[in-house]
Amino acid sequence: YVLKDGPENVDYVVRLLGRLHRNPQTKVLVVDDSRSYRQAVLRLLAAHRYHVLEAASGEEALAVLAEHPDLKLALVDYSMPGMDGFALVREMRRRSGKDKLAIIGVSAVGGARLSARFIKSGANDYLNKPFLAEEFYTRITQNLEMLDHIAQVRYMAERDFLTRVFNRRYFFSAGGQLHALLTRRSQPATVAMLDIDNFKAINDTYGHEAGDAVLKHMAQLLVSRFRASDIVARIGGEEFCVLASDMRADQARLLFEELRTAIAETPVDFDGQPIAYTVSIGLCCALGLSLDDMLREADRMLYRSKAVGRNSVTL
Ligand code: GH3
Ligand code: MG
Ligand code: MG
Ligand code: MG
Repeated sequence: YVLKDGPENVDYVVRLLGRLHRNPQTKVLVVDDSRSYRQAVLRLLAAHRYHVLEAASGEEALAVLAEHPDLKLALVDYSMPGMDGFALVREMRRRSGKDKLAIIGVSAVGGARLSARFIKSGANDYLNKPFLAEEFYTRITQNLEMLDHIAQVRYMAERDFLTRVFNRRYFFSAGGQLHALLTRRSQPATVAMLDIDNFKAINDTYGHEAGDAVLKHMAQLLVSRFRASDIVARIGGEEFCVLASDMRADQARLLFEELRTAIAETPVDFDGQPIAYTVSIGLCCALGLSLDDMLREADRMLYRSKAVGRNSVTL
C-alpha cells in the first residue's frame, strides 16, 4: 500500500521552505470600522495572494478568529465603536500566542503613545495611518517571516531530524500534557514501546544508510496509522513510542498486531535491494496509572516480546 506523510508534516515542510507568507493559505484579517480603509488595504494585500478576511468591529474580529484559528496576521484599528483596538488586541492575544498570530496595531491619531499601548496590549508592531505601501509591505512581511522562523525553530526542537516524527524531548513534554488531560477526563491512555529487532545486524549487513532507510520506513508506517492527536516519537536509536487516546485494550492489541504484520510483510526498498525487518512491541492500556509507570509497564511488555522470540506484541 501507499505510504503517506502526515498532513501536519507536509504543512511544516511548506513552512520550512519559507514560502508560507506568500502562500494563498496565509490568512490575514483586516479589522477596521471604515469600509473604504478596509478596501484600500484589501487592494494592497491582493498583490500578495493572501487569504484576506475582514471585520468591521472587535466583536466581529473575535468571531473571525474563532472560525479561523489558523489566522496568521491581524491588522487592528485603534478607534472603533464598541470594543477598541487595545481591548481587541488583549483578547486576541489571550486566545492566540505570539508564536501563532502576529498583530499590527493601526491608528490615524496619537503616534508614539498609541504604539506603546498597542505593544503593551500584546501587538507585535504598529502602523500609523496614512502609511506608505512600502512600509505596509515591509512590516507585514517581517512579521510573517518571524512566524516562519518560530515555526522552523519549533520544528527543529520538536522533531527527530532523521525520521521527522517527534523526538524524545517533545514526547515527554507534550505526552505529559496529553496524559494529564486524559486522566482529568477519566479516559484511558495507550502507551506502546516499539523496538526494531536485530537492528544492529541490519546496519552490519547492509550499512548504516540502509539502517537509516529502515528507521524512516518504520516512522512513516507508524505516522500513517495514528491520528494527529496521538503522539508518535522516536525516543532512542531504533526505539519508538506512541501515546494514543480513545482506544480500548483489545483495539490497541489489534492495531499494533496489524502494524507488526505490515512491517514484517513490507521490506524496505533500499536502492533496489529489499531489506526485511521486524519489530517487537510492548503495550500498556490504563486509566489512573502515571505516564512513567505506563512507560515502565510497556517496556516490561516489550522485553517479553523480545524474550518470546521477537516480532511480536505483548499487552
Ligand atoms: P534487539 O532485537 O535486541 O533490539 O537487538 P538490536 O540489534 O536491535 O539492538 P541493539 O541495542 O544491540 O542495537 C541497536 C543499534 O541501533 C545499535 C546502533 O548502532 C543502531 N543505531 C542507533 N541509532 C541509529 C541511527 O540513527 N541510524 C542507524 N543506522 N543505526 C542506529
Ligand atoms: Mg476606526
Ligand atoms: Mg533498542
Ligand atoms: Mg532493537
